[in-house]
Amino acid sequence: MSVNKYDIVIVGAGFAGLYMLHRVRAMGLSARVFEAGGGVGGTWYWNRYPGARCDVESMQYSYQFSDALQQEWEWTERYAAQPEILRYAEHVADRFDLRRDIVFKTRVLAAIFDEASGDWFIDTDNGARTTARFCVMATGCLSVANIPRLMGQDSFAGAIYHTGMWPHAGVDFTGLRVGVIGTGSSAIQSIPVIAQQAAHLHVFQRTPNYMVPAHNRPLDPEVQRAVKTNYVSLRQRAKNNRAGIDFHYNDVSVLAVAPEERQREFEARWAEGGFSFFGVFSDVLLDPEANEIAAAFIRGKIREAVRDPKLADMLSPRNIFGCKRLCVDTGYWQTFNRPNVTLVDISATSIEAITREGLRVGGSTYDLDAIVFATGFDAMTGSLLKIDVRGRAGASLREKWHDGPRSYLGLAMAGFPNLFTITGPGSPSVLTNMLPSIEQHVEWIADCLAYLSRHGHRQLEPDIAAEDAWVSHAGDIAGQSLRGTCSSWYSGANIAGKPRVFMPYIGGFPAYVKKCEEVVANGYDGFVLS
Ligand code: N01
Repeated sequence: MSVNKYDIVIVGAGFAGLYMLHRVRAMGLSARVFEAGGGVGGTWYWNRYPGARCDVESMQYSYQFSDALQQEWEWTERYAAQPEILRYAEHVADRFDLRRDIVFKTRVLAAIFDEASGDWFIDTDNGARTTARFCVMATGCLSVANIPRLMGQDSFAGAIYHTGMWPHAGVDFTGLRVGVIGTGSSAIQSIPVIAQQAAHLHVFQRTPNYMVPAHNRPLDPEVQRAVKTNYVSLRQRAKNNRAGIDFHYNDVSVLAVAPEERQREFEARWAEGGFSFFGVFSDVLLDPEANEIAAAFIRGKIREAVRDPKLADMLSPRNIFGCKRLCVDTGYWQTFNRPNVTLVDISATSIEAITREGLRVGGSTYDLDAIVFATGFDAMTGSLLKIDVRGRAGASLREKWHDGPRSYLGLAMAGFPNLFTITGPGSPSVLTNMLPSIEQHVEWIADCLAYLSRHGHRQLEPDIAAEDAWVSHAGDIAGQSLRGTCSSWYSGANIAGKPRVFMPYIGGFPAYVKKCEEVVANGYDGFVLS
């Protein structure tokens, strides 16, 4: 077996892997990136379903490490669609000449720490072994598709798709009878688009979702110019926001104001669109009564949008608002006014089987030509646990995380020296704008590598006590939020047998960054350096 040696191996060429590569190369380190896909972009390489679009505004869902880059790139819409974001990732790869260190169509199967040499051995599906002193997992939070095992899947005469593994050539649903399973973010974006093509669309809904409008529109060049002129202050305001997105958090309780004022505030956020709705009042994610007021407002919007009151009722969520990830939509509820769209409630009678003709639910068969699984991902841990990661004494990450992920700051794990995770479980990651969270992690890791080199250290790993304390702190604050109270992918509830642990750090981006900075200021407090 041939062996290639580098200073650092990076797994994944999405936004995290690309920037990590750029940073370590600038430090003079040799690096190899392995990427399973045929191109860069990660999530945006795979998720090509109709209507795929980011629900963080494009001027903010973008890198800020290079002012030249953020000044020269022109976004065309308030919320960029998948093809544009993919073009942006490709532009970054070309602009910084990153491709020459990326090996595409190569999946990492194992990462094994060798105590004798202090190196990581990386094995891929192309046979060659690579060794490196450092290994960075830039594997993404939502990259392993969840496809429920349904009886009869192989017997279906039509085509089956998953939103996260969409054919690159696209799919033409014109004239077809289509079934979409799921009503999360991927489903609610694709359903309005598929409905315009399909002869008939059946939506199989297990849990209705809350959504807020995107109010997407072309980006006015004047607005874009103004943002670019003041980019530094916009980015700074975003960094001071819990979600890493620039919007105002109202510090007033919804319970403290009169109904007219409540309505005014809710309507103002609705008119603004997007995630700023979370900032409407201080307690909507903390207090059940406050939460119900926000939920009732959205249910009112559903009744306005959907003509048939019975259908509006079926589409109305009753669970905690914001517990499952909030969706940002464009014409989702209105789509159900179309004569060619049927909502099938599967909350009480789950899908029994896939047959040759379609789906069987509650004894009825729905004849279909195509089935779209919009059923989400084995989030946060899935992509890491797919790789056979072994640390000291051959101990496996799968064993360490048997009862749920454990890490220090979502950046590193005790027993796994010189291994880093970008936006790993235990960091704010998916509760924030991913781009600034990725940049913060990449820069922390790069600074850490520079520190090790400056001080003549070869190894760093979290102290188990520091890791335990972080896990315990993250669990405690998750327990104080209403977000931890429902079945969501945040807590692993969407995957059978997965331990129920609220995985992202809920304490907010500014508090988390402060903690990371304190760790550094105190000589990598909580880490063992050797
Ligand atoms: O997946 P999801 P997603 N039978 O897990 C249902 C990001 N994202 O791909 O709620 C029937 O949210 C499931 O039902 P239930 C974003 O972070 C971002 O849509 O478990 N139904 C649910 O309705 C997002 O949150 C963007 O009862 C089944 C749906 O499938 C995350 O990715 C765009 C089922 C899955 O929803 C994941 O979103 C898209 C079964 N056996 C995604 N199993 C943007 O930035 C699951 N379901 C815009």
